[in-house]
Amino acid sequence: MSHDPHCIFCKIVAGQIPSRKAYEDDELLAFHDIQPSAPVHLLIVPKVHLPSLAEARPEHQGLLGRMMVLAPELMREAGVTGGFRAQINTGADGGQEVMHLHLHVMGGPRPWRKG
Ligand code: DGP
Repeated sequence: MSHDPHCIFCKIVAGQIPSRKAYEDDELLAFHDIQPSAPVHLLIVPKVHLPSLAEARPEHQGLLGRMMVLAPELMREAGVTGGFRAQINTGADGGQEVMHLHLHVMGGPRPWRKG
């Protein structure tokens, strides 16, 4: 399924739910997390509905690579210079709440909120 009408991030990708966008191209969208754990907390998502990293297959290598390379670019753009954390929660035991693959990218001066 490339678009899940019940998925909140698919709705953000489709513009049905507003978000504070940081980046967009044909394949990827980045927007600010609604419950930030750090001064800068972005979510990078593929536009296609991939539920989690557990469903990633060899054909997704390019997409996943682009997500990873975008992370430092967006942190630089946001003025984050002291390092950042990139995290993909995967599945229930991995703490994933929204079942649409997303890369958390968190940076900015510490201390950060616990989360
Ligand atoms: P995870 O636990 O890894 O599935 O993280 C999901 C994140 O998504 C969580 O940090 C909060 C964020 N989030 C959930 N709903 C929305 C939304 O409607 N808009 C935005 N911007 N972020 C959301």
